[in-house]
Amino acid sequence: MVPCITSLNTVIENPLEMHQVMVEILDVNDNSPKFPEENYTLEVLESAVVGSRFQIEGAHNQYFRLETEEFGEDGKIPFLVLQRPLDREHTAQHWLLLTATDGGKPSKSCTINITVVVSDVNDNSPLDRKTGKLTVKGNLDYEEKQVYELKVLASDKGAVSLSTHCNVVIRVVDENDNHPKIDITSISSRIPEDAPPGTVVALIRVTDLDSGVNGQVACSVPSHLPFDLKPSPDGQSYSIVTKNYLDKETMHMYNITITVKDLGSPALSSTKVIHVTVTDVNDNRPVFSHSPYTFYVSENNKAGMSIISVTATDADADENAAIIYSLDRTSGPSITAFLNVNERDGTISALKSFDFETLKKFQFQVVAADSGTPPLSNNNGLFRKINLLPSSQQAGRLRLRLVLSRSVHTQSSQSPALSK
Ligand SMILES: [Ca+2]
Ligand SMILES: [Ca+2]
Ligand SMILES: [Ca+2]
Ligand SMILES: [Ca+2]
Repeated sequence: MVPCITSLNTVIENPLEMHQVMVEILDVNDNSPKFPEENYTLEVLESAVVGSRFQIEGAHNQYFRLETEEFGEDGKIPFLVLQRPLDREHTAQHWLLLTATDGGKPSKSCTINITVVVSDVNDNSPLDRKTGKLTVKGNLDYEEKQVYELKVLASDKGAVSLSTHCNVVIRVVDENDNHPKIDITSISSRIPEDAPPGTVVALIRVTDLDSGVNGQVACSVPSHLPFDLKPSPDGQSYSIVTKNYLDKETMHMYNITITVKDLGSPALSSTKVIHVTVTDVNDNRPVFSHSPYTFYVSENNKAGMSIISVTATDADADENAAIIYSLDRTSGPSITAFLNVNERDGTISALKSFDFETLKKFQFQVVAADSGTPPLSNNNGLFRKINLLPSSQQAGRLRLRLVLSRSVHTQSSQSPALSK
């Protein structure tokens, strides 16, 4: 006996993984034999010769005897064999009860009522009764049934009719009439940009109802996209995996067109598009717009008024790009005690009025940090140097020179050397 083995694909999520599971099903006698229908009507010509056999979808009276025959993949097929001539005028119908019993322990059985209708003519046959030519009566479909087996009876019109019969086996040839089909088994439509190469984005299953090359399929995704197809061991499923690291700042969304094509001639194909959104990770530090900044500020500025404004940008999104400005009061000179920065817009104001005769230049640092978790900052990166210089002795005015320089360091790095 051939073991009954079925294979399943199990999907584990987070991370998305597929595993093949083989299950062997052991048989118990839990099915009664079944006739396709509860009642079966057989039309028989009243001229039917003795010995005529009638295949029934699964009986014994004075007119009929039961025989069974092994018949291809349908297994054991019951036949009614006519034992004596029928006479429609005498009995137009015969009722029979057929019982089928299996060989299980305990055995199970079922019954079917068979009505034999004795008719005058049979005008429903695809067989030309004179020439013996068989014609196709309906649509054939290889996917439904590949082989038809018929019994054709030939009888002469002698006073004592003699007859013979033959088996006709008709094999249907497959045509490529089914498009391959793509089913999305599972999908992670949102992939973080730091997902490592090989991360599974989707699991798909491809099927084609045809046979041979007409049912063999090749699956592909556009090669310019950072995604690859990885076939499963059974060759019918694929994982769509990332080929490289993704970068949300370069491309935040992908439409992946999956194409599956059979090897028939002409080939048939199908496509399906899946959408993948790349989600943001805080992988960009704030960057100052200028480096260095040089500002000239007049002395005798009004205390509390803004003197300069700095701007930093962050390529990430939302909180990962929300910048908070602050003054680095740990590494700079004490001048920061007289400065204040608006944490949202980077506007720096002086809390006192400068005097050129007392102070000609000074320097300090601004920190721009995003609001990601954890936050990234351009911590010691912005380095400002302010020089107070006289712009014109005659006018008695002074100008303040402010120099900002920029470099990227990690949050924990030490302050770079301040330029003096
Ligand atoms: Ca086909
Ligand atoms: Ca096909
Ligand atoms: Ca950021
Ligand atoms: Ca990012």
